[in-house]
Amino acid sequence: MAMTTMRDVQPYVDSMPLLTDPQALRLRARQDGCLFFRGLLPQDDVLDVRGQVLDVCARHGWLAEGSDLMEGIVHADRAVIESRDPRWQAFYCDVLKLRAFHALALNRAIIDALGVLFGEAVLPHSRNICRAMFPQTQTHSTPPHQDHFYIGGSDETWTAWIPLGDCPAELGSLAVACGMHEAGFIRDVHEAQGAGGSAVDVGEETAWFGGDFQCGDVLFVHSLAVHQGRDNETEDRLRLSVDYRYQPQSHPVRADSLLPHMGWQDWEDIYANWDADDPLRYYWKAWDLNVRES
Ligand SMILES: O=C(O)CCC(=O)C(=O)O
Repeated sequence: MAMTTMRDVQPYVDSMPLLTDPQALRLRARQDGCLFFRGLLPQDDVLDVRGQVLDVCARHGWLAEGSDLMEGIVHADRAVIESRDPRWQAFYCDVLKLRAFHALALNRAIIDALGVLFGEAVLPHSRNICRAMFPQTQTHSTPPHQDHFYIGGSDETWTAWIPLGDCPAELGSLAVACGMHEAGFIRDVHEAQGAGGSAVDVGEETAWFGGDFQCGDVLFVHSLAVHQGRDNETEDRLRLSVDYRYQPQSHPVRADSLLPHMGWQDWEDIYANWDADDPLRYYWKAWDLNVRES
C-alpha cells in the first residue's frame, strides 16, 4: 500500500558513539525501538553485494540496456513486484544463492554491535531477505507492521535493515514509528498490499524516525517496533536493501527463522555452488539452540 502519511519525521540519531557504553545503548534501544549506525559496515562489502544483486537483475532483464550496472536504472516499463510472479521467483531464487549476500549478515561489525546490545552471544537467523523495489510502485510499498508478527520466537529479535548503496528518502528507505513498540504486540492486523501483505493502523498524528541513508549505514529495528517502507519516488532507480534478523542466542527461536526465505528452495539448492567445506554452510548448527516449531 502507499506509505502511511508521515507529517512529523525526526532524523535518526547516530548510535555509533554508544558502542562503548552498553548501558546508554540499551537505554536508547528501549526508548526508541530502533538504533541507527552511520557507516557501521565497510562500504566495499555492501557495494560488493549490490553489484552481485544488480548482476542478477541484469540477467533477468530488469535493467536499462547500456546503463551503468551500479546505478540500478530499471528497464523502461518494467516493474516486477515481490510476489508469486514467476519473474520475481526466478530472480529471488538466484539472489538467495549469492554467498556474499549471506556473508554480509555475519559481518563482524554487526555481530559486535549486537553483542554489546544483548550482552551475550548473538544468533543471526539464516532466513535472510533481499528487497528490490521498483520506482513508481507506491501501491506496493511495505505497509506499517511489526516484525514479530512474521518472525515469532523471542521478541528480543532485531532486524538489520541495510540499503545496498546510498538510499536517500526519495528512493524509498525505511521509517520507524516513534514509541509504538512500547504498546507491545498489536493483534489488530489487516491485509494490505506490499511486502509481507499485512498492516497495522498508524494514526496520522504519529511521529516517525526517518532520513537519508548512506552506503554502510545500518538500522536495527526491534521486533515490536512499527515500521514501513517509504515510496520509491524516483523516476527510474531500483531500491535494493536487505533485512537480516538477530536475537540473543539463549532465547527461543522459531524453526522457520533458520530456513531459506520464501521456502522456494532448500539450503542444498542454495549451497549447490559453494565450496563443500565453506564455514558459512549451516553455521548455526554449531550452537546448542532452543529451537521451537511455533
Ligand atoms: O524494505 C522494506 O521495504 C521493508 C523491510 C521490512 O520492513 C522488513 O523486512 O521487515
